[in-house]
Amino acid sequence: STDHKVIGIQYGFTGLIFLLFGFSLMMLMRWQLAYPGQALPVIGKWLPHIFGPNTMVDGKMTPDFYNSLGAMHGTIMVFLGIVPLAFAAFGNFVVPLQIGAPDMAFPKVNMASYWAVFVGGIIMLISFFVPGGAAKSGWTSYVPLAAIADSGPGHLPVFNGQTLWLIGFIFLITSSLLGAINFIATIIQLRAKGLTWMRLPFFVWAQFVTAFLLLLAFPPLEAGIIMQLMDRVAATSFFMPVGLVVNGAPLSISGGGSPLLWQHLFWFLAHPEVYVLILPGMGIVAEILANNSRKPLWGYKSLVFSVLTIGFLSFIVWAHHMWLTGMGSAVSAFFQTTTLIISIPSVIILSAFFISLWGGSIRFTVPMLFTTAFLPMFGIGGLTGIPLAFNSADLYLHDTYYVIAHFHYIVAPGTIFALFAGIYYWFPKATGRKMNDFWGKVHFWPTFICMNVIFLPMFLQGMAGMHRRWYDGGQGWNVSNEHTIWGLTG
Ligand code: HEM
Ligand SMILES: [Cu+2]
Repeated sequence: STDHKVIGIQYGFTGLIFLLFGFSLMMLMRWQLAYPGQALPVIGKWLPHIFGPNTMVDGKMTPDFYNSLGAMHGTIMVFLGIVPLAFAAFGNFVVPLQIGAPDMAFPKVNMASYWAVFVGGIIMLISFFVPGGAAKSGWTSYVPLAAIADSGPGHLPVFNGQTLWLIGFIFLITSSLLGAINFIATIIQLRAKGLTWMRLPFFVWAQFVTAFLLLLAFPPLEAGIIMQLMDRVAATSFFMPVGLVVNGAPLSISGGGSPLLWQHLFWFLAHPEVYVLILPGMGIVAEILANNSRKPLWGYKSLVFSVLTIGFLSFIVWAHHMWLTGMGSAVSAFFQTTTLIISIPSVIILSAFFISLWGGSIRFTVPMLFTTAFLPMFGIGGLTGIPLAFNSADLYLHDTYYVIAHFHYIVAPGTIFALFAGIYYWFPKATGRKMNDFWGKVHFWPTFICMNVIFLPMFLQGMAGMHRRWYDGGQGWNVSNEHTIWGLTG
């Protein structure tokens, strides 16, 4: 179909299915972290029949499978879960209605963009079933690890995890680029007469800025993806350093590439991308907040100004993910400063939302429950980012569970709550039926409590030094502690 509402719903279902799938991957990892090396009861026995013999040997998770689950959890949640749902589904369904447009500017491009994400998703899924399993170098696919992963004996040339990850990614990027162009054209060209810029609903502004982030940040990563693909299939060495030794043998590499270049290309996308994950959620929250406190948003102009500022600044903070790469004090001073500045518009938005509640006659409907919960959750996520903005503190916190907790507060009880809120809120518009209030509350309260039970302790684990990629959750360190006590008593 080329109808924006139908495409919105297609995106919505696709996003929800992938969110559920990505969540299941994490459930498996959590078993391994909680009970390292123990067989997973019941399903542990039949998982190898689905994912292959080297995934859960006798029901026990192998390190490689653990790594696949981690890399694919991140990839799927971000690019196949939240982006399709928050940006594409809500954007498609709601933006044309809110600006009085009959449809998107390019309905066929819209359809192509949906099918591109669909194909990308299928490729990602297929990669679980090829020899060696799905990609296992993190959602960031850092080289040289990613460049040498899934190759050599026991792997196929193209049908291996990492290569399929790269190919799938090209489709996902294509989808986002097509979608972004469409949203920008629609919002600029198809607004109803008299709907001037400063009268646009905040939700439309949020989607507009999000579209620009996708449009401008993805092309460099697309180039990077193609270069990494060529490093794997065409013997180039864009990212492979000379003198690389793998398993004791030097690799023969033509010329010398730069592993650091990949990190720059990746984060040049991925920092704006994290705002792609939150801005649509903020738009949804703004809508529901105003509706359920029965008064207009407080500080509309400052909200619009802040979202534009975030959009601009998010392109000049990316190296805060790379403090440990030895960038030197001048460069790091620049990125520390920009990172601190970008938290100002975030604080303005959050404050404006809180003030909007002031003096309103608030209805705690189900969407409003999720919306009000979003506010402090996003607050925790944002505030805990500030220590990370200082390279001195991040020296210690980098790649620990503290970082995991920081961004999950923003995207899990943050964005996901906004998405639930949006679904409850617009469901009647899409179907003509209202969702059950009682079950909505049954959905909300346990989710709210469990989200915090999951993520709050991760700050402590991270501050205690637990690394984000440990296969046994750090319990392997007990061995050396035991040795120490033997030494002591000896
Ligand atoms: C409001 C101010 C914020 C500041 C100052 C901040 C700062 C940082 C810093 C410095 C890091 C890198 C830490 C490290 O890897 O050692 C980081 C990681 C991250 N942040 Fe934030 N952040 C903020 C808000 C956000 C928002 C709004 C989002 C998402 C919508 C977000 C998502 C992420 C993600 C996904 C990562 C980790 C990615 C990874 O390593 O896998 N942050 N943050
Ligand atoms: Cu960032």
